[in-house]
Amino acid sequence: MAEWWKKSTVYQIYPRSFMDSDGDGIGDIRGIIQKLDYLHELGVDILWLSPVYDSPNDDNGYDIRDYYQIMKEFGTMADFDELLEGVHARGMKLVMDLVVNHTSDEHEWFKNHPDFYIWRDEPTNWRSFFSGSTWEFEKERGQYYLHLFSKKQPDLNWDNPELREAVYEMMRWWLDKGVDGFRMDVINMISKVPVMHDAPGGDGSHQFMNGPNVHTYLREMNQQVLSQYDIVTVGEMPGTTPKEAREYTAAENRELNMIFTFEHMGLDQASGEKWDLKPLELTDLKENLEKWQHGLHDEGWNSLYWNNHDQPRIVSRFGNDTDYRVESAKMLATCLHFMQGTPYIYQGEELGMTNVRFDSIADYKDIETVNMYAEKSEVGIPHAVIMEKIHVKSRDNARTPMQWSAEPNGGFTTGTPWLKVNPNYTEINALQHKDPESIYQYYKKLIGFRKDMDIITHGNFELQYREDDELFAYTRSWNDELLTVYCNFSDQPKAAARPEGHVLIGNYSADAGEGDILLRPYEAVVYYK
Ligand code: ISL
Repeated sequence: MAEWWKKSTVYQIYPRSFMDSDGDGIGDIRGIIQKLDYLHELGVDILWLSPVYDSPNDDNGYDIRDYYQIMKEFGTMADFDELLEGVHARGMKLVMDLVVNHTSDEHEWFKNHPDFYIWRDEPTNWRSFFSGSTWEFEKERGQYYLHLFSKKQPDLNWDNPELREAVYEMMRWWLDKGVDGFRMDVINMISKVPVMHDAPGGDGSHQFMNGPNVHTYLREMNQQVLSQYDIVTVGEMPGTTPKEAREYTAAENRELNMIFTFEHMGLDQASGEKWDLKPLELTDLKENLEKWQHGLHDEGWNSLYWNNHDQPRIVSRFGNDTDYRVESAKMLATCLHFMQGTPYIYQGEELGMTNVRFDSIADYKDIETVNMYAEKSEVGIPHAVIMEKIHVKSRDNARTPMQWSAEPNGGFTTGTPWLKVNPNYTEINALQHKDPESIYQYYKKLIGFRKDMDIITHGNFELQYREDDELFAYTRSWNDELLTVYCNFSDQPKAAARPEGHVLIGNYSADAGEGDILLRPYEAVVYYK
């Protein structure tokens, strides 16, 4: 089947925070419908919706109670059908989030099909992603069930063929409705080792990430469901190496089209814990992205991302969100969008939205953040120290509502937003998107280049200036074409050899002349020959 997704750009919508049409403070499907022209104009090809299914929202929809219903706060199935139609009418595609490593404990399966879940008489020492143990005691049954995430997210037992069939049936139901693919939540965690045991530091990941049957199950899913439709699939896969990624994404293996890797998102942490902060070394980032560019070239396919609903805002993280916000947002976009793979833009990234700093833990809603705060304050870590971690890394940085305008609450809602709007909405908002110098318009150009230029899809990647800890430079080459990408990750001027060809795009006006070029703070420039 045609690999249309190799020239596509995906836009991720976190519905709860995108646009509220009815004033209840929660984004909804009709809100997305209102903004379809805004998305279409950006030029994105695929919209990915974070979960919109019925859920008690312990983890904002990643705890699904009913896969066949739309979450009440988000609207109705009729709204969803209208959205799908509106997306297709504009020539775009719609990808659903598929959360099948676990369900909500309020899913009827948990009561009526306990054998769809994982039970043990004794817990292991594993620690949940959201703090505490991964095991919860269920009194009636007298056993513990596994939950890698919150205790309201029991893990499904993929070794049970009936469960797998129930999942496939549900997937067919959505695909028959006309959706264009799935983003699969932690799909590399569905196969656990048959005998689970304690792990050093409570990190049981070797016993559930990329587990013994994961490829068997994905091939079965592909054969029974995915291969029957012209769709796109992306698997979210923490803890995965390029070698494993090749297995998941090589076309001949018939599993998934691409995966989300995590290594580049862990370079600013000092240990296995995401809250253990450490500044990014640019050389680490360069080396890592190079490894992935080479590792999947011709043998698989990459996703390219800086942001999603779990990550802090990239302009605050690897850029400069004070003096060079616009420049560094465009620079980061340039750095990513000339690589090989399918790029993902997370809502607000195209506006250069930033991290937020609320003083009170009461203003944070994310279960990961709230549980971490409780756990750390219990052992005596001071408020200010924990809040600093939250300001840098909390998932709520990504989840503050979209900033549409300078109206109250950024035009997101006429009510009280479920999570406070970043107070900088008066300066940073989508009203700017028509301005030819805006970050939005810059992204629009990048998306367009990918559609038109085969070199971006196929070219070889070569890192330049390997040792430089401020300049991220690389070339792409394809037949006799050459792209040279220079990105200055610092607020200092940076000299570099003038590349061949002419300037294709840059975030400053072109530096014409001879000899070396001098990159200005956070300058990005791309030459094409
Ligand atoms: O967000 C993380 C660290 O801050 C990750 O550990 C994250 O939990 C992991 O990447 C899995 O994420 C996915 O599954 C979770 C859900 O909370 C995330 O929002 C989702 O993207 C459980 O469904």
